[in-house]
Amino acid sequence: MSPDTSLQFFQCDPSAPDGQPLPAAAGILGMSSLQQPAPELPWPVQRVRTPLLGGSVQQLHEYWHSAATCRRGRFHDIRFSASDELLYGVIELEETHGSDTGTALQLAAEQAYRQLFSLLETEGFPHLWRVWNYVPRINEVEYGLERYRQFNIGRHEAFADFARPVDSSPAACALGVVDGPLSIAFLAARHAPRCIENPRQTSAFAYPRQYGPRSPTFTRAALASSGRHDILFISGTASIVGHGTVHLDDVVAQTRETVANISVLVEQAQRLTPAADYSLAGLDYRVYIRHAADYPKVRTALEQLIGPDMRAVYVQADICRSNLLVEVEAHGLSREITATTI
Ligand code: 3EB
Repeated sequence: MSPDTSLQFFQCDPSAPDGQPLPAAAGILGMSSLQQPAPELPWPVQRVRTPLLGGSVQQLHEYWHSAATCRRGRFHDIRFSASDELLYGVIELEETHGSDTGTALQLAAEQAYRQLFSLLETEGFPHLWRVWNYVPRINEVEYGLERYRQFNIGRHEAFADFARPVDSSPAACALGVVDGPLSIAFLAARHAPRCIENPRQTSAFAYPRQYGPRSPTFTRAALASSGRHDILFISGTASIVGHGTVHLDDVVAQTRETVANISVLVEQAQRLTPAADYSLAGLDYRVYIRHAADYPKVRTALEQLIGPDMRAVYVQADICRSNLLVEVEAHGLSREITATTI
């Protein structure tokens, strides 16, 4: 049988005493690392500058991998790695200068996304599946506008310039970190994923203006086929119903509402691909908690709803609305989908 070239993900730390061996380096597209400082490696690494809560050294790295051999390259400020089907890249930009047309963060966001879209055009991977955005001091107000909203203006501008329809945006997350550059990692492919919206929530690209002059550009979940599997990406999900935050100041109720939102997305993915076998308990989670002290409560609530053996990495980070206390993202591979299971 030919090797399975499906996109795979896993956590492992070869330096840990019980660490699993790394897969063949040639097949590693890239990784995100919570290790400070992030290690220098031959593939692109997104350094996520957030503290790990209650985790193990193994949880410091999340690898994206396929059995296919990857070619590695640079494009302006982007480091990337590509197989025949998939491209993973990381861009980190300092906020160097504002101008008449925008703040330094807005222009950095616009510049990062312009580079990203140019790379995808140049390399022929037009379809963005998943983007991870980390924005320093995301809730701070500068020049009268919250920094997350400045970021949204720049991102939106680049989407518009590259004629990217916002209603087929990637799955994404946008979190706040204390310092460092704007950091964006992305996974793109030759073929398009299916976008899934959440009927309990206004689509983010259609949020009303009260959340900022330009809407965020992400879809609630994306479903993509890869090799013998499908992969489901659940975007950063929070305690939002319609477009409003619910359960102010109640982190446990916010956690429950978040799971209700994720559950609707999983049901829809399952309806679109009945052979896939997606379930809440079968996904891999990353949980962002605003106040580290809330970690035990959030973890208990999630394990009650999803299962005591749920696989999750917990980190402290700011969430993009100052009234949100928790945000949860997830991804999962389907069961092997063969001609007989479709
Ligand atoms: C929300 O539902 C919460 O700006 O890319 C979640 C996922 C959120 C992605 C983004 C923002 C983003 O609006 C915040």
